[in-house]
Amino acid sequence: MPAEAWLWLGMLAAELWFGLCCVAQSVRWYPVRRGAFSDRLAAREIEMERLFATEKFGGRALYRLHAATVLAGICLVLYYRATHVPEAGSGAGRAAWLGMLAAELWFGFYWVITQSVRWCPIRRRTFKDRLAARYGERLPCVDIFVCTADPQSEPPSLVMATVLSLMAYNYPPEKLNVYLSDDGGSILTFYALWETSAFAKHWLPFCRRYNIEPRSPAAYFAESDKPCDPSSLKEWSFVKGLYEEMTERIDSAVQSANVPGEIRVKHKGFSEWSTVITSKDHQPIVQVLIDGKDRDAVDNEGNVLPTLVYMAREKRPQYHHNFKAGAMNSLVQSLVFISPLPLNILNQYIIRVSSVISNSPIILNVDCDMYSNNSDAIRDALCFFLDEEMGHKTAFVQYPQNYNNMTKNNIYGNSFNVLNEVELSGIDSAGGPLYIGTGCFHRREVLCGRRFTNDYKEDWDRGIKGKTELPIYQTEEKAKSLTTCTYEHNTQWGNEIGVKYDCPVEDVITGLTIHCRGWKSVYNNPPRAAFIGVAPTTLAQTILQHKRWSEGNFSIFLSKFCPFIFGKGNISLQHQMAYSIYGLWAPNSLPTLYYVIIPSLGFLKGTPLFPEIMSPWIMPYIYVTIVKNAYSAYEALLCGETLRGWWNGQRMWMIRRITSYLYGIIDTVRNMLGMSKMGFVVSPKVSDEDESKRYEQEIMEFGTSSPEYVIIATIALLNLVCLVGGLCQILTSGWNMPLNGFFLQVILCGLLVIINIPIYEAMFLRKDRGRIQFSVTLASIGFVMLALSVPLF
Ligand SMILES: *[C@@H]1O[C@H](CO)[C@@H](O)[C@H](O)[C@H]1NC(C)=O
Ligand SMILES: CC(=O)N[C@H]1CO[C@H](CO)[C@@H](O)[C@@H]1O
Repeated sequence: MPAEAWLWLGMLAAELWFGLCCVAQSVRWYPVRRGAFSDRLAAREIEMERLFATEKFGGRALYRLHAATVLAGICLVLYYRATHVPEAGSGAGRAAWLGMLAAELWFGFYWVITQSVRWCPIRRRTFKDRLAARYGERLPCVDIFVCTADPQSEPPSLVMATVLSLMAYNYPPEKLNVYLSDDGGSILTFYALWETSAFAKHWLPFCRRYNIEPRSPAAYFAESDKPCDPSSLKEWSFVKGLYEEMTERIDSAVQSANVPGEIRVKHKGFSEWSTVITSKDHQPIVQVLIDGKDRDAVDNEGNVLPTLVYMAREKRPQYHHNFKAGAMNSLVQSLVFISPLPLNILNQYIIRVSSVISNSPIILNVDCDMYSNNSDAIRDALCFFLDEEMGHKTAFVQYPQNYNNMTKNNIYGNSFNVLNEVELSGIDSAGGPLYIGTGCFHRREVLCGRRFTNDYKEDWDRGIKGKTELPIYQTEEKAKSLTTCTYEHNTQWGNEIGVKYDCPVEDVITGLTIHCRGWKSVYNNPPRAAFIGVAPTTLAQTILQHKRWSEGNFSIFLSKFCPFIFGKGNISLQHQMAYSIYGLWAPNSLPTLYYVIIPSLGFLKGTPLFPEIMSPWIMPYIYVTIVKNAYSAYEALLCGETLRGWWNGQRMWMIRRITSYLYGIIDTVRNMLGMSKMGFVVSPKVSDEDESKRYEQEIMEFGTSSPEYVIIATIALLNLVCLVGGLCQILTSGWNMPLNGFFLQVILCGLLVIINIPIYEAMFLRKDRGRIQFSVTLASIGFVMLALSVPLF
């Protein structure tokens, strides 16, 4: 390359830097103006005595300006691609070029879709003091649903900590009803809940007296080894002792898979398991462990306790197929190992059972591993439902998913900071966030299929009047009759009513149909997380979780519920686009795969696929790449990630696209063609000590020899070979080969090599058990040789 070119490059870099500096200037300049505006907005709302305030994110004008320039850049890139297609005679170079055009068209289109959530994100703030002033304790009843599926993969002691944190909400206990739905129908879970009902009599008054947070005993006692209030030490130690003993009893019962006979006689509910039953074949079981109506059900200070109900819906092998699509059932079985989220998150059975027992107008649904970190979350949510102006339009209030076991630099990109802080806030302004299956307050009427009408008036007293109608025994019997296998035959349950069946992400599709019936939803992301769960801690779990999400969302997109078709006329275009961001996750895999393979191969084989360095057309490429990535880094930093975390996120972004999303797209297509379900082998997840240690040190975990690792290793190796091979060719040819035409290909290939460094380490350097297995390395070498030998160009 001539010296002139290097000088030119240097100038380019310097000028880019100056350009960026200008952007920084304008950022400093802007917030001054927006501060004044949001004050005015808040002041106006305070005047109106709303129960919540809505604030727009600042800096939107600047954002839109930036988006407009990026859009112009994308258009120039596409124009260049379309007008510079190589001559027909030039062989495969032409096909590769057209492929690049297709990939860039897709990326451009997808980028436009993602703008829908960044256009005007909003933030909500609640005023609980106004709620208290206006309503006092005249608050609606709330039903809380917790779903668990399997005592082996979801340890009952963990589930019970969640249940206790929910029972201990700062809310009138006579208005709280907690339901545990056990899809495993296991006596171990019932036993654990029975123990919990006794421990709650000590735990709830303790929480109230010292106003402790968080109210999950597991999280609370893990936080420190002494109470913050020294005067409570005696009681603290007593309660801690009780809790530890209880956990020990539960854990040992689970370990021996048996509940001792002397305990079984202590509650009539154990008799349900007197005959041999299995998790797939048992009668309906409904047991009210604490009856809030019962004057004797009080804690050790004489206060009423929340109602606590155990239920397991009937399961019979012969109803396997028609009642909850057989495919989904088997999916539940297999995925439960990996994902902390059970699939059948909010099943209709609980809705029906709770309607005969408590029938509260508000339903909160949480995953069994998501404890409450904020005892005021119910009051927060009610600020939205009871608001005079917006309340009657609000179908559900969604909280974000937060995790307590994230590492500092977010090695598997699981913290969802950007999704929680920006994307969901953006969807909120477009009509309301998606229902994401956990941490969500619903209006019962809406879940039961009601359409939005302007004159709709909620009966907030319902559930209170209904009490003390039937004796508890009869209530249980009636509830059981609602959970039989055949109850749903010839009804609209799972279709028009309740949570939809036949979809791996039934929560998203349920939320979409609610929005299409005219309702709005609200996203509430308070500074102190309301619900905290456990994130996947290995690469395999992460890949599998994203496979399920991308597959589910993509199959919604291809079904009659496609946001652009089903939502047309019912929800705004912006809202349709926002839903499509997730619906179109899976198709991203193909252009990404193309982009990480073909340009690198082209470099090795001497096929230029980007404009020459001296060509003015290189500018839009460089501009779009730099600005887009700089913005995404800035966004991540703003949402509380580290720079390293952002970089790791980019790696995971690529890995997810070339594995999870690819699998997602393949499985969706196979399902649509009616071919047999792909056997996605799930490695049973027993997180051993070694693994946890590596997770804490942020070392990627491979270990097994799954096909997805072969894909990852092959792509990494291929780029390394192409980079080294291509550069060698240039050196040995004495710079005769014009690097000019390959500048961007070298950069792209080089970036891919840099981002894959942990993969090379795992293949060649590491010695621990989490390294990439030799068989995977071998297979990837084979695939690389195959790719190099195919005469593509
Ligand atoms: C959970 O609540 C505690 C207070 O009990 C708070 O310090 C912590 O920041 C919260 N966790 C998150 C993730 O917000
Ligand atoms: C880093 C960290 O906090 N890891 C924890 C994640 O959650 C699992 C399960 O609760 C713990 O075992 C880890 O220690």
